[in-house]
Amino acid sequence: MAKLFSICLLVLLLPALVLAKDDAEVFTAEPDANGVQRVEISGGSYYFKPDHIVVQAGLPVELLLTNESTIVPHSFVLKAPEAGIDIDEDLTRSTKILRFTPTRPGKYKFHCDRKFIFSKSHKEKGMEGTLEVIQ
Ligand SMILES: [Cu+2]
Repeated sequence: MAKLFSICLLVLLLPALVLAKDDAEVFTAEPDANGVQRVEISGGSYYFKPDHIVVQAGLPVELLLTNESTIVPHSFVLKAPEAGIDIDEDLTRSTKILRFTPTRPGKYKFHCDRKFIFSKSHKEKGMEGTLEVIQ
């Protein structure tokens, strides 16, 4: 009976799991009263949450970065000098705050640049995402 129950549960949960894996999690930042676009990003093994961020060009962005993983080191790298963004930070358990103002619309990739010896890079394991700067 218990076995049947777990099979049913699995059948019910499976589509939800597959769907969750498919969609990128999109977060659209809303400027606050001061025009600051605040975005919380957590990184873990091996993901960024959210992994698709939409911000407006010309307004300051405040990234709050946190490492959700206790033992695995992660980083946040976003190099888009053409848009005024140059970030290469280690993620820590305590939240780090980074500020920049994207100057140009476009889609810019960010990733974790860590790699364990003889293993795939974290980026290859899925630790990447997109910062979409809109007009
Ligand atoms: Cu990583």
